[in-house]
Amino acid sequence: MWSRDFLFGAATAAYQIEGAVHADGRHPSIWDAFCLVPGTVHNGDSGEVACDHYNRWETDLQLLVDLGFDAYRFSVSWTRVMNVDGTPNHRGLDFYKRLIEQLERRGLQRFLTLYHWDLPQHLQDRGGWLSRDTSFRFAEYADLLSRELTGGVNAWTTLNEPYCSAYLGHATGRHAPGMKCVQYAVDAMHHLLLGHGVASAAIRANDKAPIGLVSNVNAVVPKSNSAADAHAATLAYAHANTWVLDPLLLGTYPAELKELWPGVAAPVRAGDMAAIATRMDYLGINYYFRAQVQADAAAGYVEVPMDGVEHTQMGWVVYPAGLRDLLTEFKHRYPGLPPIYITENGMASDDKVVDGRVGDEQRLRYLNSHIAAVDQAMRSGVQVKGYFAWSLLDNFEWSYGYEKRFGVVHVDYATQRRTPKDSALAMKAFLERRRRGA
Ligand code: IFM
Repeated sequence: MWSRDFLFGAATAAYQIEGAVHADGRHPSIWDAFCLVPGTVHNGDSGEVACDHYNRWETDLQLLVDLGFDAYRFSVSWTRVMNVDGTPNHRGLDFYKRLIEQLERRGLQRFLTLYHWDLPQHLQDRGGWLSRDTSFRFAEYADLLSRELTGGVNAWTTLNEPYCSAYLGHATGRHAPGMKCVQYAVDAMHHLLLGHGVASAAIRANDKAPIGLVSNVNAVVPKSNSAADAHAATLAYAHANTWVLDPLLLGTYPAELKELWPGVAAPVRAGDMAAIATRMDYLGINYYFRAQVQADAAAGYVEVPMDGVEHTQMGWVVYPAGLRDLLTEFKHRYPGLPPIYITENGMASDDKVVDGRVGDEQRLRYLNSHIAAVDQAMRSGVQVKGYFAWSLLDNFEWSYGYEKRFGVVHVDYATQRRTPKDSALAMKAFLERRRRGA
């Protein structure tokens, strides 16, 4: 059923796994700073050590090989590879060069994300994503990386989940840099998307590999059949999904945003929307859950809990059909929709190693049912080229710290021992069967 051209991979991100935050000239990012603010991260955790992947990358690469994955999606830490003065940091670059070289040697495709939320703190000190200048600093970083790593990468991702950088970082304060103002979130989103546009042009000048952006998307359901709740769902859908996708694929921000945030507008200048809507070779989709919403006079919509349905350790509702539906909706909404990779999908559970085994049966069901939903979307004509489980390893789950475990491989943080969970072993068996054509 699954052709050998369809890639199955696993994903990670630099700050969530690397640790070694002071090694080889790395300087602080906004997440290093945010974690130091009391009360921001559960249990006072930080990415200081994380999975110590910076020192254990060879073991982790062997895990990818042993589990039979076709591809690995990872991100580069901007503050490891570019000095504060903009010059290259070759010690940091060498880390990624070694990783890429060994992945290639072992036959794994390399999906590289430039920005998975770890903006250099020195750029934050000059305004961060609230400043238009940051878009162009991002393009310089993209230029550096694509010159240094040219030929080694199978797919470039400019940004991972700009929704989270913009909204969680600037409106709710749950993520770095911890701001709480909707106008800031709208400004940050615009500069992130502009950064994507100008960075894409820089990469394209240096390297031939496909370039795309990864967006998280949510399924949305109204709480009742009332017209008010149905309308609330359209607002929530615009907020969660089309705020990012419309500018990229239609060159406009969705009209619903004006109703959601009256008086708030993006700082658009002439030429920006064309730069943002630059050709994407693929779109990365991260999908986790469905949200239920109802109308709210002040906020437009509010999210309300759903009873009687399956949840994960995050409290997220399990709804595989949402992935199928979103993919088919996007195909209809966006005539120029490029091929899609599911760049993240997975769930957190409170996994424990018992007698050397991790019985994560809920994750196994979750992954299987979502892969089946991708298959359904493909059968209805959506072009999907790969699926990446989030995540290869248990890791630093941002403001939730280490309590939430998303890995298909368990990490014992006291010993750094890795134990493939049952879901990883099932995936391995599935990938072996596929290889044999069974
Ligand atoms: O861990 C995160 C990841 O960094 C981005 N996408 C969602 C994951 C789970 O919350």
